[in-house]
Amino acid sequence: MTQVSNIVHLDDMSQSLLKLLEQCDPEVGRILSDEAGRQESTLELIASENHVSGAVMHAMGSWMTNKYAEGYPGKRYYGGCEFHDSIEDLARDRAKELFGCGYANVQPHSGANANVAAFMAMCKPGDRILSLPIKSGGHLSHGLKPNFSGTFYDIVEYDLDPETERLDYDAIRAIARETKPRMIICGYSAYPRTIDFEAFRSIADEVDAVLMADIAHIAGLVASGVHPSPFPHAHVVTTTTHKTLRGPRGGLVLTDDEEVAKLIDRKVFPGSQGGPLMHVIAAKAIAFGEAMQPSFVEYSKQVVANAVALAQGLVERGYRLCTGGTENHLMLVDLRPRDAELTGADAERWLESAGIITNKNGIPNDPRPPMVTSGLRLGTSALTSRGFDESAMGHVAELLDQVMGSQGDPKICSDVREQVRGMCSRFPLPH
Ligand code: DSN
Repeated sequence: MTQVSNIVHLDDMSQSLLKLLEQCDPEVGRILSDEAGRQESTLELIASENHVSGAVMHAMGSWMTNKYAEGYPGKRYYGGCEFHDSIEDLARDRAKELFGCGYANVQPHSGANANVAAFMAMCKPGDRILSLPIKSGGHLSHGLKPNFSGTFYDIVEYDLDPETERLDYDAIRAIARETKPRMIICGYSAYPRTIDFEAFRSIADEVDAVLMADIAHIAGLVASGVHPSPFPHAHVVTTTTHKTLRGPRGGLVLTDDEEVAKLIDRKVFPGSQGGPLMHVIAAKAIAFGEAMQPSFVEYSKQVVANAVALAQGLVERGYRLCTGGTENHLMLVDLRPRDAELTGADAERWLESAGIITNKNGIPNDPRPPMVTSGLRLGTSALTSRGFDESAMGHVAELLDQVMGSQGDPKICSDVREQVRGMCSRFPLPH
């Protein structure tokens, strides 16, 4: 177990796991301890990632993983589900309370699976769906051709305003009137501004469409009231549980409509999934409980304050932010004004060598292909979980610029790597 002694902040259960693996499977043990060390010693700026609490993490390695529980509480296809009913009921009740809605299905294995169930519940194959394309910040499960959504449904698109790079509700209304979709999707993977769910509902009502809100990125901000809620506006709400919500990797579907809830339950199981991942559902219950605490509201406010501070630090150093800034946990950085030759792919690679983890991301109307890009998407959820504040984010902006401004000069990257290690030991991972 070569790495354990180098990892300063391992909790007791993680240490026990690595000790166990040292005896029964050292090969896997080494990989897991390497990954623990990587997370401990790097700055995570990927907007869709976070660091969960020890309780959330270890619930996923619990007894709940041993059981099949196809069906729903009180109506299972297997015996022995007494405590699985209890944990799923608890997770559902907490999800409903957290998001202020009447129904929750906590079984989707992922956000994409939650979207499969929502599509199947609200639309027939071939029905028309209006969504934002992935190239403008949408998600692949909202209609990308090779995805189930683009394969089985008739996808029409709205786009961002080319000048402001923001949603243009009048333009979306005009496209909806023209295309008459069965369903309209709002909610995105790379949109740094507040979403007006009420405006979307009024568009949906005008064309007799249903409104689906995929709040995967902003769920934690919604749960804590830092971003407006999609309720009572959306007919169906889908999300992941692992981004700003800081739970286990997984999906969730919410609604306030009893008929929609019945359809969603049928389309999750048996429509698109078999046995639920009960160990993940236990961890979802814990994460929802954590998100109900007043400290989570403070956390979410700090996530946004940190994003604003990071954005400001980058603008001061010559980068352009798509839409001109951020109002949530993420920003889309146009690298070209700082260096016309700089690509997202180069920046991602150089930054990783300096211990700063990011993802290249296309910006609206990006002339470069998706594996190259002119942008980086940065988010502050994970660093805020480590306790970073605005002043620390100012330092992160400086480090980002040192690496990108030097075009990945190995000496500068190595110097920044040391500074990153210093920051990581000042802000250890939460347990
Ligand atoms: N892949 C996720 C993201 O990074 O935003 C969305 O599913």
